[in-house]
Amino acid sequence: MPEKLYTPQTIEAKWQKLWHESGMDIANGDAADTRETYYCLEMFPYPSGNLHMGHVRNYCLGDAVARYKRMQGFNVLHPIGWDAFGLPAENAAIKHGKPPAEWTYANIEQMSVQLKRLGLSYDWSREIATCKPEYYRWEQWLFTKLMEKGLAYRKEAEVNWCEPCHTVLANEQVEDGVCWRCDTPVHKKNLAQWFIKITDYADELLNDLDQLKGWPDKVVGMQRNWIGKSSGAEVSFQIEDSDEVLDIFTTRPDTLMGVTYMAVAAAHPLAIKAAENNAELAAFLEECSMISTKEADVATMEKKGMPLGVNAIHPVTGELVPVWVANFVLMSYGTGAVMSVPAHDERDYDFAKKYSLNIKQVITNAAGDADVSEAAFTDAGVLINSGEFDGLKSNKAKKAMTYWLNTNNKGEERTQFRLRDWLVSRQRYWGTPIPVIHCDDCGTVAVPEADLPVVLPEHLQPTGGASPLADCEEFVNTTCPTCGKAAKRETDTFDTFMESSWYMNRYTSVNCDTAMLDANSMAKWSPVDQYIGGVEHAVLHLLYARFYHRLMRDVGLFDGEKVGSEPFKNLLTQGMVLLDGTKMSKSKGNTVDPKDHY
Ligand code: HQ5
Ligand code: ZN
Repeated sequence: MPEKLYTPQTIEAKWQKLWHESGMDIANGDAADTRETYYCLEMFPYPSGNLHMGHVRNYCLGDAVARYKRMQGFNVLHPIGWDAFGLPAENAAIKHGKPPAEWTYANIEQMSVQLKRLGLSYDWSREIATCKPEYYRWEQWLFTKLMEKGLAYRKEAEVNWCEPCHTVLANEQVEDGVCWRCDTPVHKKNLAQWFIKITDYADELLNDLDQLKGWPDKVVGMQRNWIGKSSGAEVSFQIEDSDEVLDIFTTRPDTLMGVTYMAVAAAHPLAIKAAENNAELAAFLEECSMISTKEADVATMEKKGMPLGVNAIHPVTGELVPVWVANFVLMSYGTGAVMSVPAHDERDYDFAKKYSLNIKQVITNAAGDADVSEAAFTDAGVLINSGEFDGLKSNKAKKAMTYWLNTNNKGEERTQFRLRDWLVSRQRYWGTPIPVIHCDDCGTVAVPEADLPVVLPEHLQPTGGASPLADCEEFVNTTCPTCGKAAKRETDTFDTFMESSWYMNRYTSVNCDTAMLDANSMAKWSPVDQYIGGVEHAVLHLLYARFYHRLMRDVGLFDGEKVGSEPFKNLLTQGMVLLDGTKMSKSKGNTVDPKDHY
């Protein structure tokens, strides 16, 4: 047997001590240090219990980059922290019967020890835990600024509701349409929710993707699709014998003459009205309210519908087309209504065949022999059966049709985004309290800066039902900042993607307790030169972080000219570490601990 050359127990301990004493891991924030800076960051972990090989892979990549850059003479920032709020802590708290704070802080302890044993060269003096008031107070502060600017607003939106548990469920708490706790079917219910207007930044977030030369093309493409800009026309269909107008958006105004029916969402006012004296229809709407509205599910589920017994008037021909309710039309998307052109759209085709609705071909190919007797013809082509528009190619026809609609006051050119405003409120306990007070007289009032942070009580015990925060009187009862009368605090908390959207900027300014960021520190370190993390965050986290960076720029926290508008210059996305084909994670119970392999 050859002698074992690498004995981590002795070698690691020796060198880790020396590294620590030399202070080589500490980033120098002084202006006097004129070395070129390098900011290396890995996606910070959820403190879920144990560090496992999924983390190890991610963090070793970052460590190699950070050490390499130090050796090249850069002043390197390589920080670490904890994405500490969220549902897993609540679930663990229910299971173990102790508050999520206790579980979270114990895990942070444990995982810090593990990270240190691996010898990863982090600047521990900049450690962040997002569940601490000194961190989330600034998130609350920014939110009140966004309220002032009209970029944060409250609106009714659909949630998953379990009646027996009397609680809102996160999507991951709904399993096959039933509640994870009590197995009762979950209903859709409208509830007032908080949103941030990411749609105001949709164009900028889309256009600036071109700047991201250091990002994988695949991730850039995924963001582009997610934002989903499409151009087309908005068209108004008058409802027969009524003042009501059905506005729809279409990317194919060239197919307008092929509309044979309209389809609206189950939650559309026209459908609800039609169901008032139609029990069968009402039952169908109820059925629709119980199904998932996730786009992926909607795409694959069985398409179903019912006629409303109402007609729309075709804006060009004046012909009557029946209005249907269909389970695949979502109220949250566009106007909650679509025009249906079965000859040239697959989904409309299947639906028309199923319910024996008319199919009218209005586009053909160059040879003039495209056939729709077996399937929809979805390509662009040449117009037929379209009156004065016959003979135009699709591209020209789109313009001509839009022009006609515009001059006849029946529609106009429009762009639409797939991107929706960011729903940031969660009806959960273990999160950042939304800094708002509800007053009977003054309405919804932002907590003034001087009264921040709104501190989350850490001793509460979730039971799996309604949030214990809502029952915590010393938290809920307060006074109105405007009129001084008794008032109630908002008990919803933020989506945890809020905390992870700006932690990379906070690392530059961890000791700043007078502002969210220190502008000079931001200018020194930001943007992150190399960001490393799992590809599962290609869309939401990375898009929200790009958005948040711009929000911070636009409230004047840093100089956009100096820092730039993008938080991450280069991105490396690793695949996730799997075990037997499943993501390695605490919640899946398949983690491999690095210490077992010493
Ligand atoms: C991996 C695995 C498991 C994890 N706190 C968030 C998070 O994902 C990150 C925020 C910036 C939103 C990788 C994962 C991520 C890092 C931390 N990982 N294989 N936390 N089986 O603890 O590669 O992709 O789940 O980059 O470890 O993961 S985390
Ligand atoms: Zn008041």
